[in-house]
Amino acid sequence: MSKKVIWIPRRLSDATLERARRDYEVIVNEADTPGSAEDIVAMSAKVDGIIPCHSEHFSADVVAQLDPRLKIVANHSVGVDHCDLDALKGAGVVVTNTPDVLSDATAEIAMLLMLGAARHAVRGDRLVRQGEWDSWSPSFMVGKQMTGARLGIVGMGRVGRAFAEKARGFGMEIHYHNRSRLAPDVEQGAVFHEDVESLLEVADFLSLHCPATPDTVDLLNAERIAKLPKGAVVVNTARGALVDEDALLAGIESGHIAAAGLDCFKVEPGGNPAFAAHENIFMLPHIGSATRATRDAMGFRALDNLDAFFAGHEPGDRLV
Ligand code: 8YV
Repeated sequence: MSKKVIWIPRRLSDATLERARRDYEVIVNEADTPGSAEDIVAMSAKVDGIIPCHSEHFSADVVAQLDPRLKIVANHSVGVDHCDLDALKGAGVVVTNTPDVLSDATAEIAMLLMLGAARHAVRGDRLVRQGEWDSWSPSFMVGKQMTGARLGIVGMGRVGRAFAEKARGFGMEIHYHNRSRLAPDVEQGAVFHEDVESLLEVADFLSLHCPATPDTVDLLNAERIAKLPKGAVVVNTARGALVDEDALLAGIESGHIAAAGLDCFKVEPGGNPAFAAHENIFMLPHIGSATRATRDAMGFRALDNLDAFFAGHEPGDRLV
């Protein structure tokens, strides 16, 4: 039987590409540039499946132009806000994602951002690196302590829970908001807040872990930022869409928000240039899941989904 043809628009891990090439006829974009709408439409006539990252956008307009040859979009990401799921479902294209395997890596980056933001990592690094560390006093670079502080988590899915577990190890008191309350054995003493507002009121630290959907765009807006305790630290490793960046900037500039740690921005790649003037905003370029082990696991998970689909089975991570 001839091999199915798949398109891999970004350069995935070596182990992923090796396995993909063993089992499929693979077209890889070695240039590793984001697949444009035109690329996606053109490739849909040449391949049976695609393994996109969050950089390839399957908008309703793109989906309307897809060739019926394309049967499955096996995402190399847990987030699928780059895919119009209703349109893909309507077009009869199966969509999968890669949950679980990136939860710890992303939670680790959230810890890094939380620590770095709370303890002035950007300024401290600059002072030492640039030879500007010329004094010391007891009030020098005093930050916010995590031990004993209240951490508010919006979205207690897999990443939110992995983050809560790590934060517990730091002695934080965990509070959360989620669509539904978790079972007591999963909750492990974390305090459930039925609405975001009540969570915000207690969150010395706030971390976002929910998907970007039309309902969560600008979830953290000016009104909600005002509800956070003065001096709160905000962390976002989920999606830039969740934060009203002008409102966050205003919160930082007024001092109401002590610091922020951001791995996601409204505009990616690139970020928000207005944030750069503030050393209490610790920023990373969307690298939450970027560890070797996790990249391999994500690639393998996407391939597992493709394998199942082409073998006539239900892919484990099918969304539509
Ligand atoms: C990646 C992500 O950046 O999984 C997600 O939703 O945002 C990240 O893990 C990415 O899409 C890797 O392909």
